[in-house]
Amino acid sequence: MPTTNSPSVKMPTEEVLEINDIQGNSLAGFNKDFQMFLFLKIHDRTNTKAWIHDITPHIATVAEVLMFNNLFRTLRNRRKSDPQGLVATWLNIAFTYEGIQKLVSETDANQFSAGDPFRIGMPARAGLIGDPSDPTSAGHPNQWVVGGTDSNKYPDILLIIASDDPAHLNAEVTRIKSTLAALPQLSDGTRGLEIILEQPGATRPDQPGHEHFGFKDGISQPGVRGRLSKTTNDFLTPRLIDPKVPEAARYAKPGQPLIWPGQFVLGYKTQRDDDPIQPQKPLKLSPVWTKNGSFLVFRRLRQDVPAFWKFMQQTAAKLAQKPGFANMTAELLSAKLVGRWKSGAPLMRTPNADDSDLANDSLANNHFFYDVDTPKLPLVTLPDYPGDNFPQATKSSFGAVCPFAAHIRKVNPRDLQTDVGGASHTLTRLILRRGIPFGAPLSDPLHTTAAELTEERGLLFVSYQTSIENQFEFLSRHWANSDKKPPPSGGHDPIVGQKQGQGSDRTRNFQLLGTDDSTETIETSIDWVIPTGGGYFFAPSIKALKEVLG
Ligand code: N7H
Repeated sequence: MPTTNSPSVKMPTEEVLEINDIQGNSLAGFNKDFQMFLFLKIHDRTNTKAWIHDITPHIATVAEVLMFNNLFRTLRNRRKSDPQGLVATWLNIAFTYEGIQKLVSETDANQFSAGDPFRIGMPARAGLIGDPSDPTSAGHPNQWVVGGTDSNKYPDILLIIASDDPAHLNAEVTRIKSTLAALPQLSDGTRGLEIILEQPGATRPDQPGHEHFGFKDGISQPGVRGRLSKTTNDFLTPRLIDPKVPEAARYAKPGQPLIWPGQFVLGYKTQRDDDPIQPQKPLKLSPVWTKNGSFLVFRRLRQDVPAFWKFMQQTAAKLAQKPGFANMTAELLSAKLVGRWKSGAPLMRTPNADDSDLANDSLANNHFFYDVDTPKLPLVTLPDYPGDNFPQATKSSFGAVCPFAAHIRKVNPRDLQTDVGGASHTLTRLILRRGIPFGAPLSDPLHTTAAELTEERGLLFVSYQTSIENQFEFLSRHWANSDKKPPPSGGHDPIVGQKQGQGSDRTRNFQLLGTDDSTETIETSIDWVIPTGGGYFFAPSIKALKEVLG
């Protein structure tokens, strides 16, 4: 592998990112506990363009969000607790293809490739990404609360409003509604732009950072390359590995691969599928004003938490009767299906029991490979950090520790060779995840009240990427939904995998390896993650909002 200090390898220069022109939730991440997703429909072009013009100064940029996040982190590190009263409220905007069509010329709109999922839209792609084909099923786009086949529920615009404080969030939502109400009245009495759905999202108050099945989320994110200024080492993603070791050229911190920014924001160099370090040219901009923009995938994924835990209980009890599975519990089984324990600690580093200290160590909790023993990496000097002293991961090539079908192994096989290429290829598939839970948590999923069950809960999944087809859709269709890929075949992704193909049989399977090397195949036709809304959006640059859309 090339090294940073080897004279024969020229380290590529990382581009300066236009952080004042890129919307903040993509590269910086809002990281807020309270969010509101507002879906809007455009009825009048002139009013909507004027409204976009007026709200553009309120759209948060990467520069602003980073500044706040850095201040928050600095204070928290010094005070050893979250700084109280330090609050920011952010707004970002994105458009479906239909929305863009309503705002730009036909020639301009036609420049988005006709075959691209963004232009085709999520409802027409739903079958391909495995959503139920039975039109009466809750997961079919006919039934979705937003973004499905019902044109009245199909949005043109998505606004994401995010705050540290629910009162500030409400105030911003009220302010936005007043800007809509203040638009000039049209002859039919309307204002030309209406909200069709308000979807709140919030961090679980009982378990911050955990999704509704109970697992810590948002741990593993790619480290986006690129600089914030012309200063040599002013990187977007801090580099914490000792520059003297070769891994420093590939990882920002242990377990966080460096990825060229063109994978997430248009206009920048992209990742090569045969080399983890050298970039290739940016994707073609079509239309040109898509520069500094990003494609946003939104999925409203309802989670049937009682069904999930009931299945874990029953299946673990059955497995525990079998030789090789005597130690099986619902906790262990669910961890095997996710690839991490509830705390977020990876199975690969703590195979037999959860370890919250490991989970809370952001320099250790994502540092593991599957196919080789993971080496300890030397870091730059970090005051107060005692070092990663947890046992390092040892290879699990046969899936004894982390099954082949585990969610995190399916959607990011890391160092493993896959059906489409080597580990470098997998880097081209990564996405930036910015989801947040919705709905009230259950206090005990196995003992629920009728009132709790009338409410929905789940994940507002959001990802940013520059190719919906090669990134989000590839992960869903090609790997999560396949019981054979990436090889060796180990079953469907038990969290988000859906049985591929038409028909009513949605039985999924996943394999577990016992301590005696025996294999058990588990089957279920219960969907505990159900798509109930969604959309493919484009989050444009500030410049495009000012000059093209507004
Ligand atoms: Fe997943 N879960 O609670 O089980 N996810 N996910 N996801 N997910 C991850 O590593 C979950 C969904 C990815 O780099 C963790 O940050 C649930 C979709 C990717 O090692 C947990 C839902 C897609 C990763 C969950 C859901 C992905 C990842 C571990 C739906 C895209 C990083 C925390 C309700 C196709 C993998 C962490 C890596 C991690 C869960 C949806 C993708 C706990 C419940 C739709 C790329």
